[in-house]
Amino acid sequence: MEPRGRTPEPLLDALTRGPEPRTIEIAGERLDPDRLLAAAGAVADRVAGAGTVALRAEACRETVVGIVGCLMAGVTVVPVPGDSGEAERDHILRDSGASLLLVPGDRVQDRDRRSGGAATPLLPVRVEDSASTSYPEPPGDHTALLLYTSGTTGPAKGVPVRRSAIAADLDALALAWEWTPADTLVHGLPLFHVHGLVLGVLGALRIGSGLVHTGRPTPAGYAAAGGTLYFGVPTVWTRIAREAAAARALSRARLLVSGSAALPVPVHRTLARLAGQAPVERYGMTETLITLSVRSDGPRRPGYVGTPLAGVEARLLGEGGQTVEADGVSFGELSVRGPTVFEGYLGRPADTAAAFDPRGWFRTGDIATVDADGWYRIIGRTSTDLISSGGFRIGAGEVEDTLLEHPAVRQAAVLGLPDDDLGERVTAFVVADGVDAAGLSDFVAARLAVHKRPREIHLVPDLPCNHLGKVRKSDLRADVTPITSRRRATGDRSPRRPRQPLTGGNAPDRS
Ligand code: MLC
Ligand code: AMP
Repeated sequence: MEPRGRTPEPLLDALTRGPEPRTIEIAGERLDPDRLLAAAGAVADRVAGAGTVALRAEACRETVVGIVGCLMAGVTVVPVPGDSGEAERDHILRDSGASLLLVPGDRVQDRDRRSGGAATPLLPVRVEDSASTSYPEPPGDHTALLLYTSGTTGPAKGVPVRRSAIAADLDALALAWEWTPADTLVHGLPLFHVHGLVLGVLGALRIGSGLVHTGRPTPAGYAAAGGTLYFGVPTVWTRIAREAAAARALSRARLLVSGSAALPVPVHRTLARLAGQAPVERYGMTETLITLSVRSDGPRRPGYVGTPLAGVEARLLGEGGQTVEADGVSFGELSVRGPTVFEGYLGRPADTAAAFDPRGWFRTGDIATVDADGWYRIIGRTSTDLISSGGFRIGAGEVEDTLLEHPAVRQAAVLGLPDDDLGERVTAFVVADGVDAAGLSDFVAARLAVHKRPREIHLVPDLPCNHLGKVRKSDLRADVTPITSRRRATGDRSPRRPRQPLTGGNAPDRS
């Protein structure tokens, strides 16, 4: 592993060297590697010297062209989720200081023109454009990507990701998974996070494998793609495990990989039976990239995320700061250190200071065990205010703040409740007058992002508070969880309702 700050070889060397003819297909549209280079060159010429630029990151060829163009020119790129609502988009544009917003050339939207309070000029990206200017490889410690991620409170924070961190992580993953140019990677994950973008696009481009992005991560799309290597979040694997024909179609693949949230043990077992192999699990964060993984040539143990990747150090700390015993039972907070770990949140020194210990270990906030073989198992989080839903990390505070912006809302408390499909579903308890649950869910979807909307909303007369006026979320959880379990046990499909008398029902789910 190379030391921090040095990129072992140009980040996208395999793309420019063109190792083998290969397929790149995004949402059903081919993108020949030469076309990608030429179109990205045209973007590079237009963004060169721009500092930081934003890009509306939808699952389309223009996203790949735009990102590669920025990386060629040594410009930091900020992917803005395609479904970002107004408040989230404005925050990302303002906080990042982006000087341009790249958008798919044939799909410029009215809302793009209003982005960032109309202050950010648009730059349409076109797959047909060409240029061949060559740019020097930027230094490894240059920020390639600025990724926005949720904390427990407040709006999302910017995580600067260095070129060398991406290169080190992808090279370590290639080793762990025997990922080579002979592979064709298939996935349908969003292109604005580590999983879908860093691993799922830059990984394929750096390693030189084929890439088929299925548009959406559906069981049918995965089954039809005929790849050798598949990436998915647990919700995707859960849905595939429920469709036996799709799961069986994956038996031709070399390797299935799961990450971004815990893979339920029954899903691991069902896929082992139907697809002839269970997914390897790997663990990571926006701040650290992927740090732990099961190896492709090793055993797969349900519930375990494997051992540290090459160059990464990991340890568990107990509440008193003591190192936790590697006995597979004692647990502590997982801390990591190494070349893939970021150096601090953009413009947030206090958050940065709180995230690292004095010796440079990053505190992940995840609780884990480690056994004598060095295998880690993630068993929870230190804060219940970070919700993991469909593989997205969603801050309860950000959703609560948004609900409170609604004129009819007086109080709001948000938590994640167990969900068979999503892992956790965003659930809101709201004290409000004259608004229904559907209206509140849409309100959040339109301001933050569709995936952050509460899937279940309880309109309640009041919220249980402690003597300091802080909402007792454990009481809210206790009120609804037994009802949820009973519904599962009896197959009851009547509207979900907490024990206390309520005035509202569930948010509709259009998915
Ligand atoms: C629903 N829809 C609405 C709406 N309600 N639209 C507008 N307003 C509303 N109120 C529409 C949506 O637009 C969408 O339409 C459809 O309903 C479903 O939306 P969804 O809720 O997003 O879909 P769902 O099926 O529930 O999503 C499941 C999922 C998704 C698995 C596809 O959660 C997902 O993509 N997860 C991946 C998360 C991920 O990549 N995480 C990586 C983080 S990196 P339409 O038309 O679009 O269908 C990381 C590091 C690491 O964690 O370790 O990897
Ligand atoms: P994000 O920064 O959005 O990528 O979310 C990172 C979080 O996802 C981590 O802190 C974990 O809580 C969770 N996570 C990622 N991979 C796994 C995994 N394999 N098992 C359990 N949790 C995971």
